[in-house]
Amino acid sequence: MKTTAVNLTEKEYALPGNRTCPGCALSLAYRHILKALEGQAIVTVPPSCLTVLHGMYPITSVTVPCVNTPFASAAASATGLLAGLKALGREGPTVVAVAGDGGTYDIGIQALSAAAERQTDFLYICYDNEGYMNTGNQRSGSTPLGAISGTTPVLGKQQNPKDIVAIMEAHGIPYVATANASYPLDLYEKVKKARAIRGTRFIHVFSPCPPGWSFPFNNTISIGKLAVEIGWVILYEVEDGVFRLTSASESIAKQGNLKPLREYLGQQGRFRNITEEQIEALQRWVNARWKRCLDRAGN
Ligand SMILES: Cc1ncc(C[n+]2csc(CCOP(=O)(O)OP(=O)(O)O)c2C)c(N)n1
Ligand code: SF4
Repeated sequence: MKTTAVNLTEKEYALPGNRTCPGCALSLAYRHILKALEGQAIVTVPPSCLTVLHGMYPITSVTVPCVNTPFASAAASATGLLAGLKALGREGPTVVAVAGDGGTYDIGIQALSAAAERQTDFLYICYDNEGYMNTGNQRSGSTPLGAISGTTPVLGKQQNPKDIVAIMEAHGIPYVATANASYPLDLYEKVKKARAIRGTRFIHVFSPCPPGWSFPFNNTISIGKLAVEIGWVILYEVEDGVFRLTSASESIAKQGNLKPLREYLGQQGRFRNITEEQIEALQRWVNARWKRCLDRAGN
């Protein structure tokens, strides 16, 4: 049965009253991730806004066991947790590493790549707020071209983000998917599916950040939706090599047109200094990725 807002479990594993900012997409996404895991998970988390959400020992806002691991080690720590469970003869909880884009695209990529190459039986979720937000917004390997950050303060970032999902797919793992906090049911279904698959599974979750991107906190959901409508975020999954567009991206592919990028950029203060040249470069980048996905989906 398809999950809808009506039949989605009311049980909460990420409780209200955590310390994330108002309008934080991560807290919405994480709530649905834990619902899909039915709380049957051991989570390992490197330093990030998610550590803030979890809270400081002995107080926490989540009901699942969690390991706080050093920044580069989320996937290595997951490997250790699996070995520990095996030694104890315990099966059941899904081992899940959840890290930001800094902890995934940049500092954690070595451990992640090694774990995927070993086909370690765990789920890795990268929530992507396109910067090192917990420490005040430094640029990461995911920050978009032209975005102002603490380390690209005037001209904005000069490079495009790397395609972490393609990098993970190239490891030949059984499941990769993209998701978006503004489409929580699509995210929920993907986590549920990934939970049942054995081997390394990777899900990328687009997570708008009001203070880091400079937009009003009540616009989080609409910014996330707009990101899909312009093709900045493409919702898809690749299961055993089979590519499938999902949710709003599947509908847009059928209708055949993306909105122009400009509307999205204009709603975020981080793009206040972007140049015409950069907008054109970004639009070309978006168009090329969208075309690749349409080709793969057979549209
Ligand atoms: C080795 C190391 N370097 C730097 C830090 C400081 N630090 C803590 S959280 C953080 C930012 C994490 O960014 P990201 O992974 O993108 O997650 P987000 O904060 O955006 O949720 C940094 C740099 C650290 N804890 N350890
Ligand atoms: S800085 Fe951004 S990602 Fe971090 S808690 Fe605040 S809104 Fe969420």
